[in-house]
Amino acid sequence: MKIVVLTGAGISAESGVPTFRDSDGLWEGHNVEDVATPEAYDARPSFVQKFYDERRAFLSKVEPNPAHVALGRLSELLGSDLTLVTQNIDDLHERGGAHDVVHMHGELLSALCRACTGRTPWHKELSDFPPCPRCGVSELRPDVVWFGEIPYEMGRIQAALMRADLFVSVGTSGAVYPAAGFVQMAKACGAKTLELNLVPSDGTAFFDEARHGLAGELVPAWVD
Ligand code: BJW
Repeated sequence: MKIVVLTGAGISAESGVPTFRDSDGLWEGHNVEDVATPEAYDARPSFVQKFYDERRAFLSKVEPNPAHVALGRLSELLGSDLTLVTQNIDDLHERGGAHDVVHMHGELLSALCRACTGRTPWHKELSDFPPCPRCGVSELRPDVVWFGEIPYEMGRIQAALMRADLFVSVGTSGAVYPAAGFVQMAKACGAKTLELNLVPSDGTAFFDEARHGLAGELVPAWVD
């Protein structure tokens, strides 16, 4: 059986990582839509960099929770029959044991060159705006996908959705496209669809089945 699992911020909530759109999801009073855009970065690079610096520093203080660990077990069991796509930029899936995670919105621990688009691991020692070690032309920015930018690995994700027997969405509000449209694409291609989320997502009506509660309980129960 081929399975695609899509995860969002809700899967990391029980690890202590704030979500974007729940009541505590603001950062210094700003919505993510005000910070996570190329325009915001161009206008106030230090301000946007601080948002990511704080999240990078926080990463070392959080641990994978039972939902990440359960998906790690599933990854081990299914190998390439599981495509695990996350919108999250943390590394909790990897630390929970999952292999070959598709980070469609990028990764906190990576940096992107605006000139040559080369990706470089982010080291603590890097200054705020380090030059690209590959081309030296431009400074590195956070390697994340902001509004108006094209998410990573869309071809691979679309191919996996088209051949999936089951599509499972975990901990995402369904407010942001293209991820919010994956359920309809998978369904149109013949997959069964399941939502695991704290509350009904914006797209809950598109799923064949929805289970509502904590990811840390729902995901292990589904996997096992
Ligand atoms: C729990 C829980 C627990 C809590 N257990 N559950 C108008 C209409 C339609 C689309 C558009 C439009 N105008 C513009 C667009 C496109 C735009 C978009 O969707 N905008 C919307 C605001 C409408 N999208 C884009 O621009 C994207 N690019 C694009 O479309 O390019 C065109 C293209 C696509 C494909 C092919 C070719 C061309 C890019 C989107 C980039 C999003 N970037 C961010 C920031 C990433 C970096 C960072 O992390 O800082 O990604 S924004 C932010 O939202 C982040 C997240 O990944 C993303 C989704 O959030 P998520 O994960 O769903 O979190 P929340 O907080 O919303 O929800 C958490 C859920 O968990 C809640 O439901 C809780 O209840 C639940 N929960 N605790 C289980 N314990």
